[in-house]
Amino acid sequence: MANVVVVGAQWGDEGKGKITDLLSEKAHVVVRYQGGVNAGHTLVVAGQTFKLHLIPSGILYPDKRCIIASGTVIDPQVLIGEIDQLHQLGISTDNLFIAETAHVTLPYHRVIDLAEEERRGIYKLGTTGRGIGPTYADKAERMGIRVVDLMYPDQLRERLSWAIPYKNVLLEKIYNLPPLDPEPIIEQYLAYAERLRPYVTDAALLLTEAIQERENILFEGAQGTLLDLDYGTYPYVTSSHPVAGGACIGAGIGPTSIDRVIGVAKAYTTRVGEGPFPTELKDETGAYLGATGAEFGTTTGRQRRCGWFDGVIGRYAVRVNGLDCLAITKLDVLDGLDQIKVCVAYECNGQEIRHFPSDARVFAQCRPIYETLPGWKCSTKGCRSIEELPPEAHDYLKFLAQLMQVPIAIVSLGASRDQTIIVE
Ligand code: 2SA
Ligand code: MG
Repeated sequence: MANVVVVGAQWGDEGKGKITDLLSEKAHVVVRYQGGVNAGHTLVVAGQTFKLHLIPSGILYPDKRCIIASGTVIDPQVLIGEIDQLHQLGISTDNLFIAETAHVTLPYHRVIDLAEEERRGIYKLGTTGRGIGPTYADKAERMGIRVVDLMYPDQLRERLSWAIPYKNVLLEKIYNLPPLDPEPIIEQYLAYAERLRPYVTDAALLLTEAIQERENILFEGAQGTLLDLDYGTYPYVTSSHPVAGGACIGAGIGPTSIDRVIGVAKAYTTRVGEGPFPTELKDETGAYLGATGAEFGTTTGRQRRCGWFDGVIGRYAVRVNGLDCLAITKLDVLDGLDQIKVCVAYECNGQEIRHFPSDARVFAQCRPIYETLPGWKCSTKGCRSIEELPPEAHDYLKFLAQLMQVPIAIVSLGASRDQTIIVE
């Protein structure tokens, strides 16, 4: 399998968790390279359902190393909660490694994330409220606290004794909020540091050594292409780089170490949070997709907006990620529909647009141009090969592959591992 990057080809929640879970079977190392506790996947172990936001699901396999790399932002409280949860289930975390150079989310980041959303009013972004943007902002401002800073108690105390009063000025003057008391935060983070110490390492070096040993590395993207800070629908984006290139910066490896990039897309489209969404359906078909697909956020439980598959966005994801192939998930959600529409281009001010417009103002005005395909009106959940699919479903997939000019390598028809077709 070599070194593979798995990325979301839409606005996140494409079902990357299931695809990375399938692929991690062959991986020796699984790497999270961006994002933080704004991501989430649900896992079922021994009949127990639980959620992971930071630790890759590869941790469930005893022989795989899991790396939370430098490009991520780490909320220690959530991470320690995940470690404890795994231990309670009898799962070892001895193979977990945390990059020294990853940045740490502090309580003021969460407070500012929520306060800033409120301040923006109708221009709010619809963030997950987990402090992601403010943590990355401090990183770019060169005033962030990194995991390695937690490892030196005296210095951590000194840094926080400076940072918290600074943030308190913002809280009081801009957001009209009460200041945070530094001492309890310092004590709390000193305690977190000791819990995390055994896992902290030079993760980029570890990864390079694994690459030199020719181990299989799986880079697990969080969120999706259209939420990328540079290439997404700015400003309605997250503050990291979910695109495939983000794996290099986030994990500390060169592009020559990546062999393959797989994009994951739903057979329709969803988006959570604010921002333009040309194929959104605010009618009963949208409600049907949401109900049938159980479209609620893993992290915040927010209802996801639903719409038809957008081929313009699909082609764009192929382009900016250099996708080799696609995994199409949740095809079974379309089982009950008479007709299925696919957006093949946009219409904007009387002009037909075939490429994703990088100008957000243009994108906001785009209207979808659809082609309508017949539905198959029967269950695909039990299909285990492309040949077993009803002809209309097979044609739908062929249409998507043709539209995006990449092969479809995996088709998912339900949450469980066996509800998957690997296209030969
Ligand atoms: P943030 O919190 O600063 O990253 O939010 C900025 C935008 O990015 C979107 N975003 C997401 N969209 C889909 N799925 C995400 N992860 C969770 C999940 C979402 C949840 O796995 O289900 O549980 O609500 C995710 N994370 C960030 C967000 O909606 C904003 O539009
Ligand atoms: Mg998700």
